[in-house]
Amino acid sequence: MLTGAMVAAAPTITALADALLAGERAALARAITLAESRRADHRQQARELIQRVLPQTGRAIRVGITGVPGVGKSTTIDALGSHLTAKGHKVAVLAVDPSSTRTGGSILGDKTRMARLAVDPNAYIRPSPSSGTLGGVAAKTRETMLLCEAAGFDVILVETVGVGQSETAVADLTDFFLVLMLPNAGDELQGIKKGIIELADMIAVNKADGAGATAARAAAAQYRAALHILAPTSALWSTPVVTISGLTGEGLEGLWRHVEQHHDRLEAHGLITQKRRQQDVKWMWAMVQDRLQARLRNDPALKARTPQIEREVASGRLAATLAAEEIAQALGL
Ligand SMILES: Nc1nc2c(ncn2[C@@H]2O[C@H](COP(=O)(O)OP(=O)(O)O)[C@@H](O)[C@H]2O)c(=O)[nH]1
Ligand SMILES: [Mg+2]
Repeated sequence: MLTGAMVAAAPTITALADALLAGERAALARAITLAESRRADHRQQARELIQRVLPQTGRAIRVGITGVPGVGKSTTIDALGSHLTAKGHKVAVLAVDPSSTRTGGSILGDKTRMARLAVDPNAYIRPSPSSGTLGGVAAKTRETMLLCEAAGFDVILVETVGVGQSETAVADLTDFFLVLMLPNAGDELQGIKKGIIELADMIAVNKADGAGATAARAAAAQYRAALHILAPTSALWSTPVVTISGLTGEGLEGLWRHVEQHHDRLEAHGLITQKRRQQDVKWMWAMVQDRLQARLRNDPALKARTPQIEREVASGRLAATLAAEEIAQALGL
């Protein structure tokens, strides 16, 4: 049955791949829908498609953008993205928002904050896939990113909310990780996470306009001092701290120069490719793990049995090793 489906699908996938590589938006939307689908045959088709267009991927600069809600991510992406399309780039905006599973909404749900990009023929905005685990959501976003690259997009901006694991996932998808901060650094500095400093390739203090400009500059100075103490030293790159205004667009040109400079420097040492290959290996295992877990959740016999196994382990009646062995055997491991 699977073989039959594959044979039947083959010409369609070839046509879809051609349309995608020609940059047709309808083809891109259809390809992404396949990749995000829960249906096994759709996902199989998406995998075939991605394998087919893989040589045409990887030419974009991939930038992750994070920051607390309200910091101005969407506003900044709208201004930065418009600036880049005006310079001739094709910009795809994606999101990783695991909370959208629970809330049904998405950080990109409200396109009003990206009013310019939403109608820009050289931009493509795709909200976060809204189902599954963080690993699943991020893996789908990664496939979407590759499809966008195949369709000719040369800048990929991936927005995520400033919460825990999703930032790490987005850093693992991208070449450059941008952290947006608010001007009121006093509070934030106290809570600044070592993890974020390690992930950040640049910190941009947003809302450096009007009455906020002075505070933003002061905050930037404090972040510079904090980075000096906390940041890992690298011969190739030291994390810049800039002030920007997503609202007025001020500082965005300079911000993008840093992104390009980072890309050029890493590229010159073959490090972009190396970084991406390491990410690919990590993704491979993440996806294997996700599928194992899906098996665990969906296998009817195991689903019926695991709560009991868990209770037996929790009450000390069953040894953890033995319980693990039983589950592994049921999975055919
Ligand atoms: N003054 C000022 N306000 C901004 C700036 N960027 C965003 N805002 C405002 O901050 C609020 C949150 O912006 P939004 O882009 O939705 O933040 P997000 O939640 O991080 O995506 C909105 O009211 C924006 O108009 C900026 O550079 N300057
Ligand atoms: Mg937003």
